[in-house]
Amino acid sequence: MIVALVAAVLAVPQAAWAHSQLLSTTPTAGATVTAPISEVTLTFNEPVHQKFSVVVVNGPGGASYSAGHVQVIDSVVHQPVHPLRSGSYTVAWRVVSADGHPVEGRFGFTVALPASLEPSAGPAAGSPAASPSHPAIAAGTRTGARWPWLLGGGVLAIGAVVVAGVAKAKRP
Ligand SMILES: [Cu+2]
Repeated sequence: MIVALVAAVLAVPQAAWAHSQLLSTTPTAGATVTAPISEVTLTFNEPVHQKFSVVVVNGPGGASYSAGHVQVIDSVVHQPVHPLRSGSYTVAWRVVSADGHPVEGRFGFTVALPASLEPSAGPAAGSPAASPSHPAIAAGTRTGARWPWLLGGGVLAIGAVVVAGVAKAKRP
């Protein structure tokens, strides 16, 4: 009976636990951008959590071009960026899925601006390139990992109640 109960508890939430999926980005992966942009966006198949979500945009010279924190509006993650100089960029992202698990990935794009639109300066020289090992990401991992433990605790608690009930019923 306990086995059946545990199986039922485990089976119910499973279907709703698929990770959020990245559907598209701006700029598109591999694209060449020829006009200034003010943000990088990632569109998911469902709303994701803003807390602990990080999008790192690294550009020429290894500098970070991310400006401030991500903003999640519905299913779209917006990462403002400093004016991008012509060159190659890498976007490393990690967001907390609707189900509480972190999902991550990276993609690249190229900026090729006409000289008249080239920003006079990038981020301050020597500004350290941020990396996905940002503390917020580690915290996000812990948040995601907590759910299975909560579920496990819940199952144990239910099991204990059932055992106590059976023991009581058997008492003469
Ligand atoms: Cu998940």
